[in-house]
Amino acid sequence: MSRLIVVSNRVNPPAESGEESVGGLAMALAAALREYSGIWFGWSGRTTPEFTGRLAIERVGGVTTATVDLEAADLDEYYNGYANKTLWPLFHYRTDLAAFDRAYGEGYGRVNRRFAETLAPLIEPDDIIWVHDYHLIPMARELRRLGVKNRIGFFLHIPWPAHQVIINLPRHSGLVEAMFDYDLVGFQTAEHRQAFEEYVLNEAGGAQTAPGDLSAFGRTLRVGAFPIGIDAAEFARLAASPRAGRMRDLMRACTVFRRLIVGVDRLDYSKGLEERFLGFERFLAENPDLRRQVLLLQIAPPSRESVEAYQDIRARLDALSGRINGEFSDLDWSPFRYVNKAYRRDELAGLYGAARIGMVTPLRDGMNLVAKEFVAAQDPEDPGVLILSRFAGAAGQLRDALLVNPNSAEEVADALKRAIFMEKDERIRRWRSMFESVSREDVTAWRDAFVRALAAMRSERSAVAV
Ligand code: ADQ
Repeated sequence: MSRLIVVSNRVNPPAESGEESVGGLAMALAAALREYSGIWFGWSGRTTPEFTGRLAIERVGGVTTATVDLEAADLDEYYNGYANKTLWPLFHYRTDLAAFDRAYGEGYGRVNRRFAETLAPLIEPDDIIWVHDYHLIPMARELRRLGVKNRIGFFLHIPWPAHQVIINLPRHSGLVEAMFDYDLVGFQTAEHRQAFEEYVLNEAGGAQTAPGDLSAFGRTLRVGAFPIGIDAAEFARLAASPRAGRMRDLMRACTVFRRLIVGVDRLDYSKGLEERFLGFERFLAENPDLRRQVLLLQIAPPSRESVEAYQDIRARLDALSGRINGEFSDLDWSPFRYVNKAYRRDELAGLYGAARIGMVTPLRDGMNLVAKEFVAAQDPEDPGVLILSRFAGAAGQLRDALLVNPNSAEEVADALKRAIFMEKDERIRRWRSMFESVSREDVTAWRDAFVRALAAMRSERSAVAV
């Protein structure tokens, strides 16, 4: 059987099974690596004054990891620069925040080259290689340059934007051309896949040679939609744990006679927090009789704090949350709690379970796993209501959520009111259909679908090599 090599910017296998702070994605990839006796390769998270290319190989929780340090300029130009100041905002339709700087592009190319040079000696002829996310789009090109002929797949966790958006990127054609060095490219949704196809057909003069096969730049590539899921069974187990139970009790005790509305997001401008707060403010203004019946608890741990746009959004959210509480609080009560802290996964499961309403309203999101976690943690006898942005990839599967345009404070306020008054029968009906999808299309189904599709391919390149 082929070995699997997973490549991602950060490498985070669970130290031991059952660790409650590791995400479902890390768990699923670690499980696949154990099954295929593979290697997880990426950045160590450390910087050194100069790049050494020295590999640190470790065994963590039954998984072999191979990590390499980067130098400080790499971190600035590749990670904070091209990945998080150029591609992230642009791919989330924030052209206003996207920074275009030649040095970022050079740093991005350099780090991908360094990663490829460090990884290449570890690759054996039959290995299959699975590269993750926007940090590493040119990895296959760099590996091919070094003569690697293995099957290489790529999965994009964030949206692929519409044609008119992607063409804002200087040298966009080079980036797309580099994707044709993969054998298989996976997107979260059919919409993202179609946007990519449209670029290839209309901008790159490519053609569709068979369903799912695109040819351009003298090469052929298979593309597909592989919507990522959560480990639903594991999440249900977490929701039934003693810690989750304590969290549910705690939250119920602080919301007696009130309905808990919960939001859990990384503090990121793509998550629509400002718009959510404004929607909630409008709800409070329009419904004086319901004010005392709700508490919005928003959990948002800071992320990417060295990037200016993240400092700005944090300051705006601080001001807005203060304004809402200042305007609507009373001596004995306030409608809004805003917490900048991360919580363990079992605690989050308890929190979701205590909530009557989950608000997941990103402006754009590749998928959004919080929406699925919220569904997985509900009590089947008395489930809460999910309010979900129609611009999250998850909206393609969770059709029974209350779908909203997150930019419309009016729609968000109306959805809150509807969720508050929703009868139990309707809540159960909607939840059942969502739970069925979350359980069936889970993280293992996602991983297996991608790995099988890649393993079944005979790379054009390996065919040449034989
Ligand atoms: P993210 O943008 O990070 O992921 P998301 O899918 O919501 O977004 O995943 C966030 C994860 O972090 C969830 O598992 C959530 O539980 C956890 N988390 C969030 N806030 C937390 C808190 N306060 N404490 C602890 N944990 C917290 C990117 C893409 C998404 C895509 C995923 C996976 O942007 O669209 O769904 O990758 O492909």
